[in-house]
Amino acid sequence: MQVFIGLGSNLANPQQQILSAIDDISVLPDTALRQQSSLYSSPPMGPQDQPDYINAVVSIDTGLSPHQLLDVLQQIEHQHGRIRQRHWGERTLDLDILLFADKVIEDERLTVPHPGIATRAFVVYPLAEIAPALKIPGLGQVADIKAGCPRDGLQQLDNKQL
Ligand code: ROI
Repeated sequence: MQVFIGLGSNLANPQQQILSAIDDISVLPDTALRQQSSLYSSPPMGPQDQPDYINAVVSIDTGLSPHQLLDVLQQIEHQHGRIRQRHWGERTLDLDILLFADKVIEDERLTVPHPGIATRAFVVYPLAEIAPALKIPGLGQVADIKAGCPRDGLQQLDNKQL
């Protein structure tokens, strides 16, 4: 199944957090990394007295179920020292399942498509970089969503400088 994952970090060397999380994702069981966006910097959504974020989106092909994938992504978050802080506050690593093939899931652990998928510039722009033609259940084509989504200070980083 084709799955899109959003990555975000604004603590403890965010660029390294994101790059090493992508490595961790690429070696998950029964899973292959397919595409990876550039890294982006974005001003915080939520409390403004926290550092800017580094964001990216990757796609994988996985045989894991949605909840198996959620479990292993949460393990990766914990390995990166994620601790529970204030609501919408700073974090070392956030991994969100944005889309899981064409599944629509709503239970106590998982909402897919991710509720922020069409409104958060730091998700929409990296997603549009790797999958402009993708259709999101109920929301339309990614390129069209991007056309109606303000950049909100999002900047694409020149990854050669990393
Ligand atoms: N803001 C930005 N810019 N990027 C994120 O990944 C992000 N993640 C979050 C909250 C705290 C909502 N704000 C964010 O979880």
